Amino acid sequence: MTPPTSAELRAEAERIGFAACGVATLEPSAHGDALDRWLAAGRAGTMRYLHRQAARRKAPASITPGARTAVVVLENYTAPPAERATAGELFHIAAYARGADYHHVTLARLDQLAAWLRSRGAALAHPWLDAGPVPERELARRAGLGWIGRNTMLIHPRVGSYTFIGTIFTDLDLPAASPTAVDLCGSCTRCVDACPTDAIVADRVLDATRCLSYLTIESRAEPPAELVPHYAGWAFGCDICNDVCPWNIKFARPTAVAAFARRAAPDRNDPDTFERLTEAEFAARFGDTPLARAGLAGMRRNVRAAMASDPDRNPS
Ligand code: B12
Ligand code: SF4
Ligand code: SF4
Repeated sequence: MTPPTSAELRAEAERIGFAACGVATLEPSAHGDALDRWLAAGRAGTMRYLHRQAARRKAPASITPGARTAVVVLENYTAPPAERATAGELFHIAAYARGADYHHVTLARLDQLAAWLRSRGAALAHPWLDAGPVPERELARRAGLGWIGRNTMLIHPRVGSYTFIGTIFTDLDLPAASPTAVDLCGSCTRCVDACPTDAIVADRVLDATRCLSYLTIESRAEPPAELVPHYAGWAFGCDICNDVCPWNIKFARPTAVAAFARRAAPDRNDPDTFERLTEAEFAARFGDTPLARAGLAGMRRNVRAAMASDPDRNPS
């Protein structure tokens, strides 16, 4: 059986609903030293798994034994205007977390593409999404799906950066794309200037321990007192460095994935919305959403910090 052509692969990914698709080679990362420096500087905070995964992250061929290439897809989760964080609400939830958890939704769609690859001759088609030692942004760049922006996001020139990156490691020797060589950030520094906690500490270097996304999702500690005034109203994740990016303003279009649509709850104008819930009620309402990662105690902590900050600083 002949492996699919690039055009056939893109057509199948598009049929499933992905915003873009390409193929990456698996040679060692040219940015391995940058990862080592980042980890050594303590930028990962308590995300110890990033230390444990570093060796495999730097050598993608070691991630799934037998794989020869990685199919990389972008899943668009852009919120329609009515579902975006607004200046009128008391606290904000990141756009990616307003509906069902992408780990379930997008993985199910990756499974469909993996099954198709098997039907086209693959003996190996292993999907990875977020949780795993995969350098997803680097592979997406290699697959020709965009460049690494100053905010460290992978930005597709026609889709923007409100995207999830999924990969399928396969034994098929698929034709790989040429990476997008052009850095389209130019002289822009909007994301750096807009970050409320000054988390973008050098060119394309993010100090996770200052990033609201880390502080409200990954960290189990109390919010650092010196950063609380700078939470800018964010109670789960943060979209600021994506919201201000001209490539999103010009090109991002609302997602067609119904599962990502915003749910009626939580009421982002009710500061007690999580205080009133029991653990069982929280699990019933948010168990299948990204908010489950912070948990009920985490969401109470986050809303308190968001309310103690100055929400008027963002969105503008
Ligand atoms: C840890 C992590 C975080 C941490 C740290 C983020 C960071 N920038 O490092 C925290 C919790 C802060 C975070 C936040 C968010 N995250 Co996150 N996160 C990850 C995770 C699990 C690992 C990233 C990692 O290894 N970071 C360490 C740094 C050093 O590595 P890196 O970001 O991959 O950068 C490398 C490449 O850029 C490469 N590189 C390639 N080309 C070039 C070119 C140049 C010039 C340079 C210097 C480097 C470079 O070198 C770097 C070092 O190895 C990935 C999933 C995955 N498996 O990769 C998701 C992931 C990066 N996150 C994602 C998302 C959506 C978010 C948020 C938008 C969520 C939100 N709304 O709150 C924010 C965005 C914040 C931001 N500006 O990055 C998406 C990003 C999709 C995209 N289009 O880029 C990913 C890919 C998950 C997914 N499967 O979709 N995240
Ligand atoms: S997600 Fe928010 S806090 Fe983190 S780097 Fe971007 S703007 Fe800064
Ligand atoms: S806001 Fe400007 S500098 Fe930041 S990622 Fe977008 S284009 Fe690049």
